[in-house]
Amino acid sequence: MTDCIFCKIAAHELDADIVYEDDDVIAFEDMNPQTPVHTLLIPKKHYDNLSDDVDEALLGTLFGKVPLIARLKGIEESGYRIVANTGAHGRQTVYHLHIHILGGANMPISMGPAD
Ligand code: DGP
Repeated sequence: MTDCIFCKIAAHELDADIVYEDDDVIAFEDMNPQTPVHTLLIPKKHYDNLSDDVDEALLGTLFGKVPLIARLKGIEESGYRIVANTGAHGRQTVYHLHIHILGGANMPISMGPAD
């Protein structure tokens, strides 16, 4: 998609701190980190989010890369949390499927009440 910022990052048209890249996926640092480690993992192919008829094999590839990214970021042993905000109630702000990989500190036990 031409106006998608994550497509532009995947195409190297927009700068990002890239952690990992292969033919199918790219991982880069979130520009607004919420935790000491906050990396985003995306498929290079554009899907709005998990509810966009995503190819299941690609989903397997994408989620299968999470432990590798955690290892590259040094949080595989200490643990981490993954989040995929999806749609309006999920508070998704960038409509290109992405997984937040969060770590480097204890995550909150509760996410707090919904509003
Ligand atoms: P979400 O709310 O789940 O859609 O999260 C989108 C995340 O993307 C948010 O944590 C900030 C991050 N982000 C938005 N624009 C950019 C960008 O241009 N570069 C990078 N590296 N991260 C971005």
